Amino acid sequence: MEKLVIIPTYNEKENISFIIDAVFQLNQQFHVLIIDDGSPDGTAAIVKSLFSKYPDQLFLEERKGKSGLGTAYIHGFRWALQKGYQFIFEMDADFSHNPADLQRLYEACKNGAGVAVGSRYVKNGAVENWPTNRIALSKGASLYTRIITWMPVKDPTAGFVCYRREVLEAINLSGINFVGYAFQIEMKFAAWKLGFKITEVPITFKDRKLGDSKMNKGIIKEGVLGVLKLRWISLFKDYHSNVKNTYLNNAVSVVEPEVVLESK
Ligand SMILES: Nc1nc2c(ncn2[C@@H]2O[C@H](COP(=O)(O)OP(=O)(O)O)[C@@H](O)[C@H]2O)c(=O)[nH]1
Ligand SMILES: [Mg+2]
Repeated sequence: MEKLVIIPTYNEKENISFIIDAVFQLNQQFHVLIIDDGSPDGTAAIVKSLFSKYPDQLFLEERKGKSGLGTAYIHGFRWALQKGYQFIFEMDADFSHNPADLQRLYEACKNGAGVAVGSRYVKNGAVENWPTNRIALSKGASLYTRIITWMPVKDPTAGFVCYRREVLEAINLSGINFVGYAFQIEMKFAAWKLGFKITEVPITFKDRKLGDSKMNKGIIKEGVLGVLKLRWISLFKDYHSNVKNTYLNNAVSVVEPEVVLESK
């Protein structure tokens, strides 16, 4: 029970079997957990059809409706802690993140990082084939986050991450507020505030070739307001004690979110 890659999915039938195969072809003893939000396109059925090919290595958690990337990961984190995994990864299903880079994130954590971030905006990091408006949005979000929070992370919205178990145990996962991409910022912010070392590992991020992006205006709005809220709370309230997990309650069973987001 060393390394678990969590992949959230919503309508990823074009990618799902290929991304699962790609992780197992690394032959690095990664396990894979898919968190599917009732994808109407049958993503979960494809995952189930691969169970016999990858027994005791491939797992699926199904939620009823689209409830956001953040709560999908929180669900996965609790599952991973309960099963005893030591290194817990976040990765997209759409090949924007190259599975071959998982090992580099792992090594960064092995070498002392609490959190290893696959980063587009450090030296030797890159973005390929993304439309200019998406690059502008992503870079703008990074700059905005750094100006407001002063967090020393160049790619705060990155979704290709390895967490050491101790980091997820230390964070009160019930206190993580966001459902969309602001979730990525808040997880790093929480880890940083709790004093863990965050290392950025350069990666090349590629736009998806198959399927559709789930980015929408609600996610952007949550990001803009969410970063301000984080800063506000950390200035005037005790964010540290808010986010610190004092009850070791992260491994208990999952409370499902009530909110269901529109798919587009
Ligand atoms: N379970 C779950 N997965 C989601 C949700 N929204 C997005 N995803 C998955 O999160 C990953 C990133 O989403 P994507 O649409 O590629 O976002 P983009 O790369 O920012 O355009 C993909 O694997 C999606 O299938 C959601 O609400 N629930
Ligand atoms: Mg994507």
